[in-house]
Amino acid sequence: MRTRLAVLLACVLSLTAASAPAEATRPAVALGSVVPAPVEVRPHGSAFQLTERTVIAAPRSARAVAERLAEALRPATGYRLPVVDRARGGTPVISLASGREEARLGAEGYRLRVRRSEVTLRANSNAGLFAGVQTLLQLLPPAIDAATPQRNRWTVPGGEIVDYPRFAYRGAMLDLARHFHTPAEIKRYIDEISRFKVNHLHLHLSDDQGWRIQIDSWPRLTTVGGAPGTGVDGAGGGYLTKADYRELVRYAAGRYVTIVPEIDMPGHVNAAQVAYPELTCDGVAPPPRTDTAVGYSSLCIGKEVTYRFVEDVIRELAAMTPGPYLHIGGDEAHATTDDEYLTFQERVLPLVARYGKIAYGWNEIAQAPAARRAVAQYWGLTTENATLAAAVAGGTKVIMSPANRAYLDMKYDPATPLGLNWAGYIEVRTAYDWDPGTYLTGVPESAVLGVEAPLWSETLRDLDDIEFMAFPRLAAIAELGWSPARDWASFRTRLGAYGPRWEQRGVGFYRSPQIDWAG
Ligand code: TNX
Repeated sequence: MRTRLAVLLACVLSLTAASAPAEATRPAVALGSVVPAPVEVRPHGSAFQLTERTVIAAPRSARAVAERLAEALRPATGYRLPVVDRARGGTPVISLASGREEARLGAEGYRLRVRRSEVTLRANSNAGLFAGVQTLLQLLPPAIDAATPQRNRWTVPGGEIVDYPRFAYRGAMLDLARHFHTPAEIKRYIDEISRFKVNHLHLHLSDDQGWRIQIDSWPRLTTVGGAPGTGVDGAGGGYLTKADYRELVRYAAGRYVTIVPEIDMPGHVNAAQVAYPELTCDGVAPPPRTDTAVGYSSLCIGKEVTYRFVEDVIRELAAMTPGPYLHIGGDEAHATTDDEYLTFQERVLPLVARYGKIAYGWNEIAQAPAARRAVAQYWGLTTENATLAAAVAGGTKVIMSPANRAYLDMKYDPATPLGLNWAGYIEVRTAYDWDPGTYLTGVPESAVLGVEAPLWSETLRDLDDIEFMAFPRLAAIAELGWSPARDWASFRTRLGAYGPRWEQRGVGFYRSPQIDWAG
C-alpha cells in the first residue's frame, strides 16, 4: 500500500514538473557529475532541452558515432532523432565535429559545449566523439537509460567540459577459461565498460580447465579443450569460433574498445595437453582438471613441437586481431624452472613481434631480456618489484593491475557471496585510493601505459555474477586511468549519483555501504 502511494505521488510530482515552465531549465544533473571525472568543467549559461524536435548533425566521417547517440537516446525518450549533415538555422541541435581541434585533446579527448540552443561536441577523432557522447549521456537525467519511454524533461546542464585521458590504456579483463562467457554476455560487458571510457578488453582465452578460442591448425584445442563440462567443477564449457571472435572485435571497435587476446603459457596449459598429449614432456595426456589449483602444468620447454604449437597459435591469433597487443600470459609457471622459463620467453616474446604484435604478459615476463620491447602487467601485492623496475629501466612498459587494488574477483568484504580473497578484500575505496603513476618504486609514470581491472571467473558463472563483482569497482579503476586527479569525496558523490543509471539498465551492481546511493 505504502509503495503504491509512493508511486502515485512520484507520478503526480513528475507530471507537475513536466508541465511547470519554471522547472523547464533546471537540470537534474550538475555539469561535472560524470564518472570518470572530466579534466575541466565550467558550468555557465542556460541548459539545453532535448525534445522531439532536436536533430543530431554530424559530418559523414562521424556518422556512426552520431547514430549510436541517436540509438542511445531512443528507448527512454521515444524520439527518433534524425542524423543530418547540417542542421537548418533555428533547429535545436546536437552537433558533432571531428577534425583538427586543439592538440591537448589528443586522440581520445573532446570539448563539449552546452548552450540553450545547441550542444556541440568537438574532437580530433571519432574515439574522442564517442568519449564525449558517454559524458553527454551522463549529463541527462538517469531515466535516459530506461528501456521504455519515460515522461521526463531531458535537460542537459549548460557550460563547457574539456576532457582527455591521463593514460592511453584503460582496460578490463574477462576470464573465459574458468567459466565460459557467451558472445552475448561479452557484448553486454563491452557496453558497460565503454560507458566509463575503458578502451581495451583483454580476454583470457585459455587455462588449465578449458581452451576457448578456435585454432584451425590444432582443432582438438576446442573440440576437446572447450567441450561441455570444461568449466570449474564441471560446469558449462564452450569456446569462441573465429567468426564469434571477429564479431566481438567488430562490436568492440564500434564502442572504441580494442580486444586483447591472451593465451596463457608456458603454465596454465592443462586443457591444451589433454587435447594434445605431445605437448607434455612424457607424451602422456594428463587428466582433465576442473578444480581451481594453479601452477602445476607446463609446456615442455625442450621439445620443438612446443614452439610449432606456440607459433601456430600466435600466427592465427594475430591474424584475427587488428589491435596492437597479444598477451602470452607467463604467470605462475611454478612447474617450469627459472632457466626453462627464460629459454621459453627468449623464443616466444620475439615471435609475437614477428607476427606484427606487441608482446604483453604478466609481470613475470620481466625476467627475460626479450621483455624490453614488451608490456608487463603488474599483478603483485607490493609496491616494490626489483625485476620489473630493472626491466623498465631497459624499456619495458607497464600496465598496472595490483591484485589487492584492481582485481575485480576479490571479495568486497568477508560477507561477499562470490569471489576469492587471496589478495585481500577490496571495497570501493581500496580500489580507488592508489595512484598508478607512482605506485611502484622505479616505475615512473612515463613507463606506465595505463591500468587494467582483471575479472577472473573461478566463482563467476553468469552475467549477474560478473556485474556484481565488476560494478562499482570497475568505475573506480576507469577513473584512475582517465582522470588527472584523485578525489575520493568527489568520486563517492558522483558514484552514488550514478547508481540509478545501473538500475535503469538492469545492471546488478554491489551496493557498497561506503557510498550514499541515490534513488
Ligand atoms: C592468480 S593473477 C592468477 C589466476 C587466478 C587468479 C585468481 C594471475 C596472473 N594469475 O590464475 O585466476 O589469481 O584471482
